[in-house]
Amino acid sequence: MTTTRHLAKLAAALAGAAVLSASLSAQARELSVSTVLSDAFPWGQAAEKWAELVEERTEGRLTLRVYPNSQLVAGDQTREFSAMRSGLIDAAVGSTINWSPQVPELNLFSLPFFLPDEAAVDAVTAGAAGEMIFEAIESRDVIPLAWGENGFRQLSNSRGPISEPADLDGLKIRVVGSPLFQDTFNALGADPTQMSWTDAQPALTTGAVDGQENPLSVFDVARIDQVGQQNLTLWNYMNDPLIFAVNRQVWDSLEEGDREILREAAVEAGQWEIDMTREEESGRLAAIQERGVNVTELTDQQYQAFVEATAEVHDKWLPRIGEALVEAARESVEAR
Ligand code: X2X
Repeated sequence: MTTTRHLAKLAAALAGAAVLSASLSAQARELSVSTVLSDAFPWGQAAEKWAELVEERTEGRLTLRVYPNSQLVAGDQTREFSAMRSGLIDAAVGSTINWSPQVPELNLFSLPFFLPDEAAVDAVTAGAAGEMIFEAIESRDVIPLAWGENGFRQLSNSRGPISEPADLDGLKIRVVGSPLFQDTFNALGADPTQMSWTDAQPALTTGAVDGQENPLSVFDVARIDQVGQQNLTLWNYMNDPLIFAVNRQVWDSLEEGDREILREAAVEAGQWEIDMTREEESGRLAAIQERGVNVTELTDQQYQAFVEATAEVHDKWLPRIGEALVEAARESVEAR
């Protein structure tokens, strides 16, 4: 082979490689997004909305593929954060409860009766405490982008109405998340047992547990009353925000413009889902009551009895969550 022919061949090969790499970078990149609940629920719809906006705005460069039902972590929702941190999954729209075993700061939202209303939740997530929480997540190699909402969690059971702590005596209650939940239900005299959402439904059906706690949207869509949970107490004992987040390496590998699109789309999808969830609350409660569920609302005095019975949980968890964080949150709540 002459040198000229050799060079010509080399040039052709290089040109081919350039074409190949250009077409590779033009190809859509797909990111996996984990959720616990499917798009039958507002939570899953939040993730789908995010995917829709991102697909549209990146003109197909980025595709978010949503994997619901904790399938990327074999049903164990408390492993979602670790899986995202290690890169096993690229992104998630996840619950503060499920991530709290790895991010103790997230237990802030699970402190019993700490956040009295929606305005309090918004004041905390939009304020200094919200920023501190995002920093805590980022320090663990996950980039938080936006807030959503699973909602205020209400208590249901198959045994009878609950209007005071004594009514919980000995009841087996399914909980998930960090040990804070064990402490709360132990303080109330119940018998808490930790299990995933995947395991909770059969456990409720067979009566292996007497009760559970979840927002009205989850109770309604999953028809929890139809597995024998005929008593529902509205006690707003905690709110469970959702967080849209991406693995740090994935984030770093994206173009600046696409990062901005991902973030803005998450903020929009989150706000859309928060508004929808809240607007639907009263309709859901009415539907649940129409299906024959016995709904208990607490008087101020009854509410206060639950607050007092769980005060010790605050004392124990304050240092673990961080005094400065709890104080910042408290200030935001007071100033709301
Ligand atoms: O498992 C639950 O209770 C659920 C679906 O609400 C969460 O993932 C926190």
